[in-house]
Amino acid sequence: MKLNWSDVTPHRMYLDRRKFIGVSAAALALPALASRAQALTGRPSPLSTDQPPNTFEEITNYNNFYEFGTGKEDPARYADQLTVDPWSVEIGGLVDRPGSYGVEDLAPDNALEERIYRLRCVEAWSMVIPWIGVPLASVLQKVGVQPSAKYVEFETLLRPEEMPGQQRAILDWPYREGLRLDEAMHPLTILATGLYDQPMPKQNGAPIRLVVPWKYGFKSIKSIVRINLVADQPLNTWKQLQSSEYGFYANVNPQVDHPRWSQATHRVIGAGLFGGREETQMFNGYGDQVASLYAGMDLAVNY
Ligand SMILES: Nc1nc2c(c(=O)[nH]1)N[C@H]1C(S)=C(S)[C@@H](COP(=O)(O)O)O[C@H]1N2
Ligand SMILES: [Mo]
Repeated sequence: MKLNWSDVTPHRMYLDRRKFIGVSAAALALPALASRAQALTGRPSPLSTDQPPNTFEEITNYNNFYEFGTGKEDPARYADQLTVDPWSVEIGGLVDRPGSYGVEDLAPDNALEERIYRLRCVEAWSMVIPWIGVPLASVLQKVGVQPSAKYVEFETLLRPEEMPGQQRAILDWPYREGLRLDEAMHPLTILATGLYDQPMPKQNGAPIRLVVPWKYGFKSIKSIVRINLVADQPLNTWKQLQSSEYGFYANVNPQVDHPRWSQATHRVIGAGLFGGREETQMFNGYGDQVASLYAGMDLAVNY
């Protein structure tokens, strides 16, 4: 039997977490309700890595979320403006039951799993994050995928009043991503609604975001409001911006360099000044589970 990460979390982290929960409960002046609403549990999963996760501090203070600015600390600074309740996700296209779904419909408490995954950014840094969420496959089964659907398209919220980065044309908003249907149905692919035992922090993509651990981080789109099942490969935001540098597949691959930097190694966030770099693994170390999805494909062409 595998232990949940929270069972083995060092004491200090628990103290920090208790402090954190205590403060937010006090701020709401509804201690019982607030602490209940703020604790999430996910069943441990054999798909989790045994590597120790980064701290909550690291995971929530070093982010990419261009809707709040391009600096790594901008999301932590500005994302609190985002309204995440109420929230709904429009699911449409080639599905049997299109409609507007609440986060609780898609990821009910009793279905939540803990998935501790490596996250490898295309910028050559990496973290280990204990997500809480549900397999994307479970959501797609709920809505009923029609046989003509071959890809899944995702869209982030468009709300420039609350997302200051969207007031500038850094990217073509709203942020969009896509997966091939077999990638979307793969057991490693999740929709995450929390991390550690907290509902998803806003800077990490509250209230619901995609996590695809064998692909570069930009595929893991945040704050999703739309999911469409489609017949043709959708255009993703980063490929649209610069297709010579960012592709549709974006599988982590140490043998295919970014035109402007090597992908052979990456910086480990939280390892300290001298913690240094480690070697990047094919498919971010998930090759045993996902390599067969790409059998016969030239991954230097389909980057
Ligand atoms: N909507 C949206 N999703 C996004 C991004 C973004 O800028 N906007 N950045 C991506 C990138 S480049 C990475 S590395 C991950 C970072 O996730 P994290 O901040 O939770 O670690 O989110 C991805 N999802
Ligand atoms: Mo990234």
